[in-house]
Amino acid sequence: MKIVDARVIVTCPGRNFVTLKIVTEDGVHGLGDATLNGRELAVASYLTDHVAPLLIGRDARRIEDIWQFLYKGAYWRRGPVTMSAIAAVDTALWDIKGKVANLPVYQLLGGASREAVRVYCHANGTDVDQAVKAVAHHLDLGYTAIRVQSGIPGLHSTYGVAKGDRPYEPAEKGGVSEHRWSTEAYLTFIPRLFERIRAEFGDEIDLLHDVHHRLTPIEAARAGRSLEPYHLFWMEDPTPAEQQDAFRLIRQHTVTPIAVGEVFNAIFDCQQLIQEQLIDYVRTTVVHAGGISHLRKIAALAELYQVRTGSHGATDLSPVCMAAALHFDLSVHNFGIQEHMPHNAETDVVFPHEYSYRDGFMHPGDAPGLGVDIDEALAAQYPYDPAYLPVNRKLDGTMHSW
Ligand code: GCO
Ligand code: MG
Repeated sequence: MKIVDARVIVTCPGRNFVTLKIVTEDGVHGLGDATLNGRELAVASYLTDHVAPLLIGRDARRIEDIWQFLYKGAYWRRGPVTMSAIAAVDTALWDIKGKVANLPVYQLLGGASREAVRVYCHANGTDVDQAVKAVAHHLDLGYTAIRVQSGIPGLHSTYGVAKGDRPYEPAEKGGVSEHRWSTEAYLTFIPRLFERIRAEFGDEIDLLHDVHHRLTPIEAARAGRSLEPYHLFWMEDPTPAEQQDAFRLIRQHTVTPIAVGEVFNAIFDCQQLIQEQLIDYVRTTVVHAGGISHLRKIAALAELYQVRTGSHGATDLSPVCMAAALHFDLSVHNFGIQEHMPHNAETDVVFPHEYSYRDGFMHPGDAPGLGVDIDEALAAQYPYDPAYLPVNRKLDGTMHSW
């Protein structure tokens, strides 16, 4: 089953997406997401200029061999650009394998380990009152696990909170915007936010929060301890994770569960975090961590140490990634939860899909393969439109993690 075509489709139905389409000699095609938010064309070029020519003539059935060929064969290993490109190939080949077998991909991964995939949503507010309204709204939509982010008094803009009425979208058009950050303002405010949310909604719902890599380990320990009365489902990315042993310090001081990994791209990024049980949830996802094949290896390692999965699912991961993530989530034993940040209506039309949401759960559907496609004619009507993630500076102007 030779590969006869591999091409990249870049489209911007409200935000940019990079999609790899692989076609076999039998006319079967598979899709893979290759979107790297704010750096999209680097992956598009990696695929078009360097990977696609190597795929032509290869046997599409040999997913693991092609993965190893691209990983070991490049000599230069890992990194978000390389691993997103490999992920796209891997995802597209699983899609093809499912279509040829006439089975949904989750059946090829061992079958369903659960009836459906529990998801968490985002409730964002410019202040605490707005956050309360957003939580109420999402409870009405059936979610039972809700990430809460709020504007911080004294700070002009905050991660996760939209300006105006439009849904929150991390990448912004028209250049790089600069946010200002105060750790002290944040650390003082954050327990008050969750005190209010618990007072309004009680103890039953699961609450999550994303720190977005902004604290030092000891500050993260303080945040985690101050949030203990509100028993979060998780505190996400409390500190940058390049230094995995930094999480030991956080663990010594707090029992608030920790989720990390949306920026990781290989098992080595979380090896120590998992083996020392320094985290509770690993947030690696299909597109940025080497595809379904590599994500399964991460999950298998995590399973040994009672670490569960909690894959990233922001809008900058395309519906192709969402579909692949749901097949993975449904099948893997140590699944924890899946992030769900719905795409806009234009995106849903460009990428017709079988997956669905109901009452706090999602399901990938039972179509052969991933159950997602791309309307190429429609995609062509939305040309690439550069957008950047913001940067963050402390109040005195020093660059800080965003
Ligand atoms: C999340 C993430 C996102 C990222 C975005 C960057 O938890 O969903 O932190 O909001 O900031 O995916 O491209
Ligand atoms: Mg995050």
